[in-house]
Amino acid sequence: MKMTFRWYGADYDPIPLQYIKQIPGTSGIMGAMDWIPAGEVWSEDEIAPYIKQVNEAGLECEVIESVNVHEDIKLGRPTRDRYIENYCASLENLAKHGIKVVIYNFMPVFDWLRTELYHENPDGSTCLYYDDAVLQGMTPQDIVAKTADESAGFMLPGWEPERLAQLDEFMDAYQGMSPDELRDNYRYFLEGIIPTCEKVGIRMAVHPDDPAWPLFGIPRICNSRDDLDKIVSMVDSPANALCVCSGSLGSNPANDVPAIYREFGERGRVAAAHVRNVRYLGEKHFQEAAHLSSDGSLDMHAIMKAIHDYCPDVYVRPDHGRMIWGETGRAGYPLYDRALGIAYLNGLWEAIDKQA
Ligand code: CS2
Ligand code: MN
Repeated sequence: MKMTFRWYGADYDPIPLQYIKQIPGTSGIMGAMDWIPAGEVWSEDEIAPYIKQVNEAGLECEVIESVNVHEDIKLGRPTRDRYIENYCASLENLAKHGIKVVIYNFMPVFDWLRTELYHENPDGSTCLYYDDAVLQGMTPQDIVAKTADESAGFMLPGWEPERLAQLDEFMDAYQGMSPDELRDNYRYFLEGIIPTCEKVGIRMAVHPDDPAWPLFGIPRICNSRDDLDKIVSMVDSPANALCVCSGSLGSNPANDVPAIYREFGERGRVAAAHVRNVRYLGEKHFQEAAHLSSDGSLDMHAIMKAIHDYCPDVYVRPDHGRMIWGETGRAGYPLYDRALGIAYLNGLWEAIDKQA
């Protein structure tokens, strides 16, 4: 298991690489270059200096998050072939610089979505928060405006300006699309990129829907055990793998998260894991909790034991954190609470490993 930390690049992340290096038991980062618009080729001119900077800080960068899939691929438009070609070129460039896993998602339009970015807790910390009852009273344009207003100027995954500029057009284009139609477009994408992945030695790791259900009446196809089974069956290759995110799948209590790690770990299809806790507050109503099991609703020991026993060679990261100790920054991506999360997850791992 390699413990990692998401980093947005020197120009976009207030957290210096040196601070990440100072977190005990952290091997490297899961990189992100959210300034590259979906559909464009990730050039070596962008990739090389980024990796060099990370390595000079004494950290590895073997995983990249969010080589975002252009909406035309998800919509199955004729332009998808050009964007798939570009995606393959990006994979070839990333592999030249040591990338082994690419985490991505196939969520229409939005990446993760919350109704509050800095929800105040009684102890004075803040967290990401979701209440479907609030969302029901909002349009997509409302939630985009609210998120932009609350985001303290930080760009959030999936909320890139060029994607949101086409929000109305995309929302219209998805109306009436069935989950199986979206799956057909997904299969076409995977069939287009997996041969390149096998050639260059990259594993794709699809990230689940967050939250784990459709939004605004447009389909989502990656939010249950059965969805994941359909996805890994689309193209039978170890390169067609998963990023099992405990907090995303865990937002729906019907998902048995440890069982999902066990099943797909045993099948050799877990390449990465985001391990965080959530606290259920009711039907489609949750907040993000500290990583400690007792602070939320998930059994973090069972999750880490499932990873240890069934997919021990994955890249792990603590995913999100609360804002504590007065920290300000990109909602969901603080230094302190993600560092506390790493310390806790590494502690669980050591105990599980020594008891094995
Ligand atoms: C991640 C997602 O940081 C996060 O919240 O779970 O943004 C994930 O990186 C993307 O969905 C992958 O493309
Ligand atoms: Mn995640």
